[in-house]
Amino acid sequence: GDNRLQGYFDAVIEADQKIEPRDWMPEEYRRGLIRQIAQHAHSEIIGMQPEGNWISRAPSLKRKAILLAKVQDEAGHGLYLYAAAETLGISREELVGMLLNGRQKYSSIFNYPTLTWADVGAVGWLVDGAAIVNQVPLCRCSYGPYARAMIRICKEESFHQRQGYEILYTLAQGTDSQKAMAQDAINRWWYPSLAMFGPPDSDSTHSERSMAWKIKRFSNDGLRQRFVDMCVQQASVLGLELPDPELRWNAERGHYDYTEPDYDELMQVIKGNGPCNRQRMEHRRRAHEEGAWVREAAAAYAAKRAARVPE
Ligand code: FAQ
Repeated sequence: GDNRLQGYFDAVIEADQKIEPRDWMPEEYRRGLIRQIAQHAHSEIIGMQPEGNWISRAPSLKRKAILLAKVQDEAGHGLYLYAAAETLGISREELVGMLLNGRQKYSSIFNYPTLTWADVGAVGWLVDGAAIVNQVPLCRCSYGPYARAMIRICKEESFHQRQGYEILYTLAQGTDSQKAMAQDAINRWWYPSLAMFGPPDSDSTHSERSMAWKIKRFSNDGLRQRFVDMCVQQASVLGLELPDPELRWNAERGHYDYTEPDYDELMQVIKGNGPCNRQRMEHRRRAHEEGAWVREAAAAYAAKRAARVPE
């Protein structure tokens, strides 16, 4: 009965082994994973827009080729993650429907505009950097298909982070105005990047559950701190500043003290009131509608093949 199944599930989690699609799992575990993986997939797809904005205006052919490859990787991550979510018994069509009708979310970070070329650098360095810090522990997530998807995705994310860092490094070695442009981008992306890790632990509704089930391995604040500690050193190599006057080493804690992001702003952005929420959703809706003929043609072709009498 359910007790025995629950006991088996608990033992697998306890032993740090993987739950696989055909295994019994508590309904809440399944629903929680669908929520998180879908939100992650939607983030990758919506996340193509801020950088896609600069493909046609990249400063050189080489930069353009690199950016194109990065944005394509994000599409790949999205599809990969939708496939992982589908192993939990939900269809991609339903998932996309829930993004479009607003029942599922995507990361707050993609509701901020990319105003200059330096923003492409800051997104790569800070946003992909935050994504890596958040996602490396997900490679050890208790749900097999999600954990395995994360391994490949993290490898690509580290290339993305390096390309962003290199854009900023180049600008930082350039003219005064290029250096100022890089600094301005960091000033605007720093706090939204800190907010990517979610609300503080005291307000995080899912953390306790998700950590007990080993979906999440570290709390929101734990990962945020790790990200801050990592960025300080990297900023000093760039010769640029992180825009936080309170940032300083705390020898007692063995970490940098820092100013928290504005969590009221995070909640507003999550609710749909960020600077670009409307634009991002309109664009996605239009792309979905304009792609309807591709889906119909693919379905018609599959039906035709299925009906064909074997020779
Ligand atoms: N934005 O109880 P918690 C990328 C929601 S990286 C929007 O703490 P949880 C790569 C949360 O859903 C970005 N909503 O939640 C890339 C919940 O609401 P709900 C994607 C947020 O799940 C780079 C409520 O607040 N990465 O795409 C945010 O335990 C460049 C309470 O929060 C992932 O999704 C937020 N920032 O922890 C692509 C990683 N924070 O669902 C293109 C996987 C919280 O009850 C270009 N996800 N909420 O209505 C996770 O690790 C977790 O879901 C967290 C949130 C850490 C994001």
